[in-house]
Amino acid sequence: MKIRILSMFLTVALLTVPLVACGKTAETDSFDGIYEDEEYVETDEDVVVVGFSQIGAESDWRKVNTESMKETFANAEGYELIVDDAQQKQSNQITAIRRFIQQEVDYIVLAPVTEDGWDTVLGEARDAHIPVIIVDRMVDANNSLFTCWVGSDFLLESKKVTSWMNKYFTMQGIDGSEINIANIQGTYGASSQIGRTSGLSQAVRDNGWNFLGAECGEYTQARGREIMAQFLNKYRDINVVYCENDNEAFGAIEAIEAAGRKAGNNIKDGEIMVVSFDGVSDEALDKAGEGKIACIGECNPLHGPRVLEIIENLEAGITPNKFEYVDESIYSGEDRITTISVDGQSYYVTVLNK
Ligand code: GYE
Repeated sequence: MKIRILSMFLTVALLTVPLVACGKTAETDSFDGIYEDEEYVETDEDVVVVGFSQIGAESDWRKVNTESMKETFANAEGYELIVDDAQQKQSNQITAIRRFIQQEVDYIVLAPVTEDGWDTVLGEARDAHIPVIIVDRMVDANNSLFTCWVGSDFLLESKKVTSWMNKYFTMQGIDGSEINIANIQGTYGASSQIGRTSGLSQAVRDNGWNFLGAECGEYTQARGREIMAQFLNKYRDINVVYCENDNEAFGAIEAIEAAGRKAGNNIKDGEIMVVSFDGVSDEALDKAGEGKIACIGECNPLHGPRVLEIIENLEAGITPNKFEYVDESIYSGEDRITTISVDGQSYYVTVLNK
C-alpha cells in the first residue's frame, strides 16, 4: 500500500489551519519541525513516494542541496517527496526514517549527519523492503543495509586543495617550514570532515608544514568566526587557515578583518591565507575571485537529478552502481596556477575573474 501526503494538505498544515480528517492520521509531532497532525491519504499505486531525511540547513551547500531535491521531485511526474529537516540531530533522522517506514514510502533517501550509528534503523528499513539511497556523506554500515550511495570524494577534494597550496607556496619560494596552518573542521564524524581533515594531515606530513591545531566549526559561519578569533589569539604566527567549508571561511574572514588583519595569499606580507570547500554560493566565488579565499575545492550539491535517476533505474529494474562519485573542480582567483596534480593525475583549476 502506498500512502502519500497531498501537497495541498502539506501547505494547509504548514499554515496550521485545522483540518477535517479524511484519511489516516500519522504521528508527525516533529515532522519537518513545524507542523502537527497533518493528514495522510491513500493514493493510487502509481505515485512513487520518497522520504528524504535531510541533516539541516547549516550551510549554503546544504540549502542548495535541499532545493535541488525539492525542485527535481516537484518537476518529476508521478513522484511525491517528503522532506524532513533533522536540525543536525541524528536522533531526529532516525525518528524520520522510522516514520517513513510507518508511512510505507517507496524509497528512503538519507543524507546522514555522521557515518556511525545507522545499523539498527537501516536494518528496519531493509526488513520493511524499502530501498535506502544514501546521499552526500556516507554511512559506516554493512553494504547490504543500503541500496547505493552518491556523493563526493572528500579526500580527493582535499588533496586537490592542498596540492594547489603546495604549488602556490613553491611558486612564491615559501618553504614548508614557514607555513603555520590551523584547521577549522566540519561536523565531527561526517565523511566530509573525515576526508578533508585526513587530506590535510597527509599534506602537513608530506610538505613539512607546521600544524598549529584544529577545532570543530560545525560547518557554520558563526563557529568559523569564533574559532578563528581564538586561533588569532592563540597562534600569533598563524598564516594559513584551512576551513572545511565556505561558511566557516566567511566567518574566519570576518574574524581576520575584525582583528585588523587581511585575508589573502600574500602571507609574506602578513596576510592570512584562507582555503575552503564547496564553491556553491556567489559570495564564495566572489571571495575566491578577489583572493580573500585562495582556493576552494568544489563540492557539488546538486544531487536531486542523480537521486531521481537512481530511482527511475530501480523502478525499471536496473541496479545502480553501489557507489557513485561526482566530478568536481577547484576554484581560484590566482591565474598563474591552471592545473594541479594529485597522485600522478592532473586536474584543471577553474580560474575566476577578479
Ligand atoms: O561541504 C558543507 C555541508 O557534507 C558535503 O556539509 C557536505 C558538507 C558541505 O554543511 O557545507
